[in-house]
Amino acid sequence: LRFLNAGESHGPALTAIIEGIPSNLEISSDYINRQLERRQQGYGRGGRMKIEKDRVDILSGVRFGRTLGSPITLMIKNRDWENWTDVMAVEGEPTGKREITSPRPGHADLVGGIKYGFEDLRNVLERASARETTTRVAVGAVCRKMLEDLGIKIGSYVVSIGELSIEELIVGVPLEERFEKAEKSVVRIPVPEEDDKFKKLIDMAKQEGESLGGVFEVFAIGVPPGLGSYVQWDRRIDGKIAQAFMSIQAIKGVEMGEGFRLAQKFGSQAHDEIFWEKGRGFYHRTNRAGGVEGGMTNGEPVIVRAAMKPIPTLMRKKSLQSVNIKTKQPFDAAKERSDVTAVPAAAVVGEAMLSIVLADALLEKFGSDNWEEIKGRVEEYRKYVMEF
Ligand code: EPS
Repeated sequence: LRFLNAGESHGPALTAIIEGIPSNLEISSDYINRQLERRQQGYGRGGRMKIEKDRVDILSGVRFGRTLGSPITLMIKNRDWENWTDVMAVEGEPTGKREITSPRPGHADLVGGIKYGFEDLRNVLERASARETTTRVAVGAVCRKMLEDLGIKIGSYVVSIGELSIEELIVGVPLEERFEKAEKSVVRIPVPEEDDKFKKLIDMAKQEGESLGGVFEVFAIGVPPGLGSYVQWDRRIDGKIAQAFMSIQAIKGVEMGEGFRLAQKFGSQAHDEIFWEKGRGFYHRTNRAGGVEGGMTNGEPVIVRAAMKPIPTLMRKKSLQSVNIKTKQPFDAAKERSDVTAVPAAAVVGEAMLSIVLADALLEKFGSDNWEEIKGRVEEYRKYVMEF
C-alpha cells in the first residue's frame, strides 16, 4: 500500500493517489466525507474552516461502490481557491501580492526558503501547511473501511490542551467510551462536561493572539497479533507508527502505551503479564506496552499518544522576533490567518495515519488482491491464534 498526495493550501484542489487497495472493498464518498467533516471540527479553528466544506470526488479505482484494485484517485477542492486565483496563478509573473518575507519561528518558512531558493516564503507555506492533512484523512478513510470490515475500531480523544488536562478524570474509563464521549465534545475531550474550561482557555489565547498545543491519543481495538515484525528494523510496526505520527504537522513527540512513563518504573511494574483461558487464548490484563511488543502488534489495543506544539502563526501585536529575508532587518514574524489550536483536528489526522499503517501491515501479512479473499484469511488466522 502506498499513496502520494499533492496540492497547495490555496491551490485549486488537494489530490491523492492510493495504490494497493484490494478489489471488492465497498467504499463511498459519503463514508470518506464523514471523516473529512470530523477533521474540520474543533473549538479554536480559524476562519478557513468556515470557508471550506471538504468533500471528496473519487476520480478512479471505484465502480458501483466497490474498489477495482486499480489506483484510487481522490480529489478535494479548495473552496478558498477562488479568493487566491491571482496569488496562486500557474502562469504569469509574481505580483508581490501576499508575499511573505518574515519567516515564522517554528514554521517551515525559513529553512524551506533556503533549501528551495525562494524569495517569497509563500512558496513554502502553501505546501507545508496542515491543509495537506485533508487528503491523509481521505486516504485514511479508505483504510479505515478495511479495518472496520474486520471488526477493528479506530478512535481518538484529546487528553490536554495547553496546561489543561483531563488525564486524571479518565483513569479506568474504557477506550471506546472515551471515544464516544470525545465525539460529543467541542474539543474532543472524553469528558464533555469540562468543555467550558477548555473553551475559556482557547478564548483567552485567542484574545492574546496566542496559539495552543496539546496531547491526544489514538487507539485501535481488535487488531490481530503479529502485524509488523521483529526480524528487520524497518519492519517494526511501532517504528512505522512513530514515523506516521511524527509526519503530522506540529507533532513533536510520540509514545506507545505508557511510553516515557515506563522509563521511571521497575521492570516488574512495567510489563504486561501473560494469561491464557480456554476459548479466549492468550491475553494480558494490563496494556502498558500499547499493544506492541517486539515491533509486532500483540492483540491488545494499539495506543499511540502524540504531543502537538502550538501552531507557529501568532496574531499578537508583538509576535515573535524574526528577520526579513530581503532587508535582513529584525522584523515581527508574518501574521497569517490561522487556528488558535488544532489539537482536536490533529487527533482525527492521527486516526487516519494509524489506519493507514495498520491497513498496510494487514495487506502485507494477508495478501492484497481481493478483499473477500483477504477477509477469509484473517478469519482463519484468528481461529489459529485462538487455538495456539
Ligand atoms: C488548515 C488550513 C489552513 C490553516 C491551518 C490548517 O488554512 P489557511 O492557511 O488558509 O488559514 O487553517 O494550517 C496551519 C495553521 C498551518 O500552519 O499549517 C486545514 O485545512 O486544516
